[in-house]
Amino acid sequence: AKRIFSGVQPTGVITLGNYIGAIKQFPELQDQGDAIYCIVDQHAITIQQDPKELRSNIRSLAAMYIAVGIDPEKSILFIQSEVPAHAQAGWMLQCVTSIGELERMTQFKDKSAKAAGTNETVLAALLTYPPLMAGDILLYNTDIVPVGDDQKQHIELTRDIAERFNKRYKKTFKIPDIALSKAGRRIKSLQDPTKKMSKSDANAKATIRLLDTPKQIEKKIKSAVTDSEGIVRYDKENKPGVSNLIDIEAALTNSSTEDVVAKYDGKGYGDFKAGVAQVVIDHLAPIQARYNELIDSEELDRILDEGAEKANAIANATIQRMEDAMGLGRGS
Ligand code: AQP
Repeated sequence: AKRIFSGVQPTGVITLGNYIGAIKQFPELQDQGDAIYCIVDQHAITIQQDPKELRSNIRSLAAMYIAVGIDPEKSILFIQSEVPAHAQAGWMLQCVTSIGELERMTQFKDKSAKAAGTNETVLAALLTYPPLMAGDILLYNTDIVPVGDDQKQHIELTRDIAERFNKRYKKTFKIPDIALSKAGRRIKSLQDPTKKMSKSDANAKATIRLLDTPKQIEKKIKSAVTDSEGIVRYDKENKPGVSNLIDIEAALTNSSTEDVVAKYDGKGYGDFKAGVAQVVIDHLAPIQARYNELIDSEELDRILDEGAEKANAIANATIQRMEDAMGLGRGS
């Protein structure tokens, strides 16, 4: 069976962007292979986090994974920091990565520019987290990494790092492939449809979060930035706001953008926005109900304990092979 690995950062309640771009595929993929899903809390601290909030975000994300359909009988679900092999692999892989490669990462350029703009310190880890991410993936002999297209560059770097390690030392890693969501879409900010929708966006109106109430969802979609043409038409270039809402409805209903456009033929933006909001609300209702059952349950802790145990076993075996290849320690 193919090994599938993906992770999400516990940096806030996940957005429709995270969901449509990545997480929605996770339950579908667990029937096609051995899936491992991770809450990458060590990535979250590349930006300063409030410790209490981080803890609560980790638990919330774990409950959310299960609420969207991850079945712990089929998949491994665990927290990155509960598997020390990730930090170990991250260090070793930094030692086969050049600074130039890291400086070329768009996410580094964007996030460091944002931090500089607000006079925040740019942490070294913001530059060096891609090798940590490479380790996350490579530790599990991963074949397929389902992520949003904003992560493409990081997966390409992971492949380069793995190939370099295999060549320089000894064939240790499988070279993973990226799996972009079938929809293949990048969901945009509701307030600035040229930017991606992002968990950490300071403007609450820009994102729909999976725990938003029906009222909040209605309001946010109603105030989404569109254009003055007044015709529901898919045109990413000239109508990014309207196209974004079409993408959202198409992804959630597994239909084509043409189908969505046809549904709103002859309708104005008021009806269109109300329709999209209803689709989002209906889609999220069962997810929120399951989330609420899980969030304070012991079941959730049991699932995470078991997940960490299974992940540690696989990851530690890879660390052993990496250390042997590099000549670290005394060997076994
Ligand atoms: N707008 C998006 N459209 C489609 N896919 C997206 N992803 C993120 N934003 C969009 C995908 O979600 C997965 C989880 O992302 P992450 O939490 O690991 O980090 P991120 O990509 O940095 O997501 P955010 O929401 O922008 O978080 P912050 O604000 O904390 O940086 C990934 O597979 C990603 O592709």
